Amino acid sequence: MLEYSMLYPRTTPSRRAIAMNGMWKFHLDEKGEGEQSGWNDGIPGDDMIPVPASFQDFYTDKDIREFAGDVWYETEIFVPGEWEGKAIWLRFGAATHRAAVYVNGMKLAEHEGGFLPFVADMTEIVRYNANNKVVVRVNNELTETNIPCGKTITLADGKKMNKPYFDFFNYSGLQRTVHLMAVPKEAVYDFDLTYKLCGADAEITYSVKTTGEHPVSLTLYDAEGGIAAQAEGHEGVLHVHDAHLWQVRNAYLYRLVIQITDDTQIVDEYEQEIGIRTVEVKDTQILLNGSPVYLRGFGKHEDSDVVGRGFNIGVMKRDFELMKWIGANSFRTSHYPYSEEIYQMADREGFLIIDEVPAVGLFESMMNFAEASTGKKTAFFEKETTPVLLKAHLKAVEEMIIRDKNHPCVVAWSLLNEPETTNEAAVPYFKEIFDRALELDPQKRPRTFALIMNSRPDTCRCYQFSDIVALNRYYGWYVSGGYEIADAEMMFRKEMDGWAALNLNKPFIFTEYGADTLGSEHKLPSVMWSQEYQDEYLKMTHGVFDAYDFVKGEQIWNFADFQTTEGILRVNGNKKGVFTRQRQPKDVAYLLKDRWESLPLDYKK
Ligand code: GCB
Repeated sequence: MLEYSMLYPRTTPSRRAIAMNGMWKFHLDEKGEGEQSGWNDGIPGDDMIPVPASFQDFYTDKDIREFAGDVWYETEIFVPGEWEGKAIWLRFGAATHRAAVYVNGMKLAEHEGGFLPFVADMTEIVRYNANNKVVVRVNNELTETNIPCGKTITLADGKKMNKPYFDFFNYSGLQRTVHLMAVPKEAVYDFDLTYKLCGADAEITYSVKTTGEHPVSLTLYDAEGGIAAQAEGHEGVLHVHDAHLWQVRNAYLYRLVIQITDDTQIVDEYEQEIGIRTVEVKDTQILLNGSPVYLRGFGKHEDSDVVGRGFNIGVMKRDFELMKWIGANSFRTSHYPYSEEIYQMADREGFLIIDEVPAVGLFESMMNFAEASTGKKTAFFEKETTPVLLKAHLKAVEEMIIRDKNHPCVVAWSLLNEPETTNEAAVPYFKEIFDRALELDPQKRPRTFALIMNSRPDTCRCYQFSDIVALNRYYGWYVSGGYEIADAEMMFRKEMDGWAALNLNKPFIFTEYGADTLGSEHKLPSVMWSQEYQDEYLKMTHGVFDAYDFVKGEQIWNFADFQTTEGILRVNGNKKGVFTRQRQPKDVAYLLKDRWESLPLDYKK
């Protein structure tokens, strides 16, 4: 059990939640002196930046953009006197990658992992009817003992630099909303829901965890506000007559209200929108409410101009409009759990989400030979530090599943992206992660991970853990691109024949395929990087997908161009977007729109 509740902050008759968005004081800790110099009582300087946002792209100084180390934030928050008697929490949507929180000078919380929420409980030290000083130290250094993996090096001039083992810019800071919350001391802590469809009716089996002993009651309201079902007790069943199901791109949301009551009054009330739907894998099918679905959509990033990975409500809206326009029905939250508001929107819009934990960069590369000096290559999962990494990974899986389990949009868990799988040492690591996910999810949603190119039918030792086998494939881009594309296709088909021969009787999906393309380039006949080549590449790739019945989904890499570390393989970022970073279509968007609008939802049923 986590030491704090993961429930999204809401104002209800018993609770208060105030978003602390705005300008916060900000200071880089270049010398790593903040802790000793008492910055917990107040940080130096008078610079201010917006929260939520990544700090990197506001400044014109490259040393700030590339900064690796501690950055400090400070703000003041007024806590109303009428909140006395409640628990007072600061709830961080995320702090990337680790943080310490101080209120009125006292350290209240530390959290490791940059993409999931945590709470600092300030009840004991709060000053009511007064301003309280909130200081946060955020550290953005990459390590091999936390996810996502990378390392931090020191340059000859003494400056530190992050070296990600992954292909997105190491944006960091307070990138999601911070809330001030007042919650009754006896409160709803968590709840689980599982669904069963019985003809036209539905049964919702529930269990509610509270922090006290008073009775619990649940009321389910339909979209018109009418009562659809009621139940009493910490555990039980809500019987919904003539249930409206939550369907792909046709969402129906009920409002679940959970109350704790004593003889005279409501002790706590929490509410959340929920959707009635089942999800399962049967043979090679992915079934939603018992009917086959074919996934079409994207691997995405939280990434946009100026605010970086900061949650941007306008960009979120634009992205959903583009996904609807192009005929998508799903996306993967590559490569980390996204801001909670994005799942709320997917719940409303009926998009299916493959929810990914930030386990990316778990791969042997030239950069991370543990025993480089001896010339001996150590596999990624047999390092001395592997147990520490596993612990951080398990914790992220726990936090993600507890945070997201009640969203109807979440239909699968992606537990790693492109890990090393060809060495036997990966097997026990995978087993722990996959077992834990199954144990944590009351709905037992399918689990998956994205297989890198060299995890093939003959080399991968871990595909058996996946309920849905998810492939990231770049035949015609990283392998035999350009005029060699016919060879690429042959290799691609050969690999697919290899999977077919294994007869796994599981659905396969493509969680990545794509070609870097500059929105500025046209060339006839095509060359790699031109829009014409992106079209050609897609036509070849889709032809292969269509030839194999067990392929039950395609999520192209990437929805939009996004920022990466600079280097010779990236032209100011990764350009595999179907849309530019400014969210305008490349030619290939029209090709995809034609295809996706013509594919039936139950394609290859
Ligand atoms: C991958 C990674 C993704 C990269 C992509 C690429 O396989 O999962 O993070 O951005 O390839 O474009 O190379």
